[in-house]
Amino acid sequence: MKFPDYFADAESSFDEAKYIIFGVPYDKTSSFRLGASNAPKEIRQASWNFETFNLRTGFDISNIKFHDYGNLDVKDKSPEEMVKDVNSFASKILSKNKFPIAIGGEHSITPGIVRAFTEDIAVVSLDAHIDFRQEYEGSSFNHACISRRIAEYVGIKNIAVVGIRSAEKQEFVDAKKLGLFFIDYFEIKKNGIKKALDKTKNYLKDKKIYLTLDIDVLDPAYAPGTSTPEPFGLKPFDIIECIDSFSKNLIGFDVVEVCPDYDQGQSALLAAKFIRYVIEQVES
Ligand SMILES: [Mn+2]
Repeated sequence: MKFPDYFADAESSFDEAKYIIFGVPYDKTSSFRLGASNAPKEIRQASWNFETFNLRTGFDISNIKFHDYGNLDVKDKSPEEMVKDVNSFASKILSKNKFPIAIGGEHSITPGIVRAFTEDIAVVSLDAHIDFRQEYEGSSFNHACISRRIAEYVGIKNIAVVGIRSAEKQEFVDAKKLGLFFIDYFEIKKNGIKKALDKTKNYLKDKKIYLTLDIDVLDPAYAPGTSTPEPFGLKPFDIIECIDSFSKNLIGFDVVEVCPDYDQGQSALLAAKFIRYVIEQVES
């Protein structure tokens, strides 16, 4: 079945909406599987599966004003040009005091959004990978470098990477040397997600938080449709607890690295659900 090509229940105009969804169908720097550029379309289709009422939050999403702008036209651009375009669109959203929600595309889209914030913010990145390379395959905007690019903008003290279980030796050494805050999956497995989230909150204090969700932070059993799957990961409900934990301070959100060709729609369904849940939780 084919549903409308916008995110379900996003019935408000740009001007009246508080939350602006936009797709960034970009996968030019992907290092393993291509196809994250199909994610915005598939995640929008998946979004039509869900009821408007959320029995956990008691909120009906049809009462919330949010808008789906459609996709940015970046598919064939260089990473640098793409980041520039994402940045200028995100700036437009923020200048109108709205809440950006981006659907990737790969993780290389996130620095463009983060750089659009003019106030002091912190970033929480849920990711299987530390993504702290200085440069990868000739580009500093490759998806393997995004924690580092974000850290350069917000300051190394204002980023937390949670859920990692993969790093190249050099980037791991750099991350430790420069003082990057991260929590690896093995610690989460040992102490539970609640402790990890409390520790992250303690570290970031009461700062405004931009949350970037690389779907590969989940175990590939739950989200197999992703560009660089990494075994041993979080469960879907861990993400809900994370959103709950930061919802009062959230100022923006993205979900990236869904690669719909590699599963039966599970990853797109989760991504759509997380987007809806963020809107409901921030609103409530
Ligand atoms: Mn990743």
